[in-house]
Amino acid sequence: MSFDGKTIEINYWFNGQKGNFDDPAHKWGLSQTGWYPGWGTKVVGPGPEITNFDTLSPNYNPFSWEQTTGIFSMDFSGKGLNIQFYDTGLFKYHNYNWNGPAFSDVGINNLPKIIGFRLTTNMSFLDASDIKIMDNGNTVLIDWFWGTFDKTTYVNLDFKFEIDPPPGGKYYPFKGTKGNDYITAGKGADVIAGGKGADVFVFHKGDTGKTKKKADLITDFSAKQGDKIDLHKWDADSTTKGVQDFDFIGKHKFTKEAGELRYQKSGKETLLMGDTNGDGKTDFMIKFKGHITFADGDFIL
Ligand SMILES: [Ca+2]
Ligand SMILES: [Ca+2]
Ligand SMILES: [Ca+2]
Ligand SMILES: [Ca+2]
Repeated sequence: MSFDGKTIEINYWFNGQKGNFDDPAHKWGLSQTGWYPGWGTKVVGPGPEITNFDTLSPNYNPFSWEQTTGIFSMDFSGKGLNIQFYDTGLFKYHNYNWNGPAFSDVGINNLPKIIGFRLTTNMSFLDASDIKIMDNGNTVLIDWFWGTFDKTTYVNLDFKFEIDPPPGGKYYPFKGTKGNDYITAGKGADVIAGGKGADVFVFHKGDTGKTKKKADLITDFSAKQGDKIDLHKWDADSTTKGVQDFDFIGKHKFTKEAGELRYQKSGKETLLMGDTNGDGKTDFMIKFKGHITFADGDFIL
């Protein structure tokens, strides 16, 4: 999915210490009319779009959001959205739940629904749980509360849209970078590769099916690299109120206890399976290329 020619709305929830927002050179080409500072619309295209943006003047802090001296650029080059920061900033928390930029579709579904994403960042305190897809897939929030910025900070988001073409019946494959990626591919039978680095593959309820045909496939899981399967948001026991953790039982068979997670080899693949209602049957499955021997440490449960 490319952003090319699409209109999205950008809300960067932070104020700054230098620069002047009213300076046309620093407006990102965004119209401010009718919006509070920080909102605007932008028709995005390939290549670097927004660079050297000086944030708000020191005294202009109407909403008491984040403060930073950060200057950043945004690059909508093709399918990814890259946010690069420069400068070290004063970073202040003002008691808001969300502290970071938000990206919204503008108008009536110019962008298809976002149902998954890949996050690559070297920012401390930012992981997949800090990315929220809101408004039925039309808004993405990033919470980098407690994070710190410097010249090398990067946050890269690559979205999966509902209509991503399924080559070979699959959604557009998620490929991680050589760094540490958080990948949540959302619904549909996905093919996911983390690439090098310690990658976290995050699954929410319903993200992968219960048959081999409908299950997500991870093609390069590597415990050696520190890759992990994150199921902690998936309720392991549908028979008990609240969200319970899975119990990894290795290659043992299900014992009709809700929340059991087991694996087995199947052909050239390894299947990871969970029983969430305690009937001893598989309720969801994740496939892995090759034969993998899983251990407790491979999971975030
Ligand atoms: Ca999926
Ligand atoms: Ca990676
Ligand atoms: Ca990896
Ligand atoms: Ca439950």
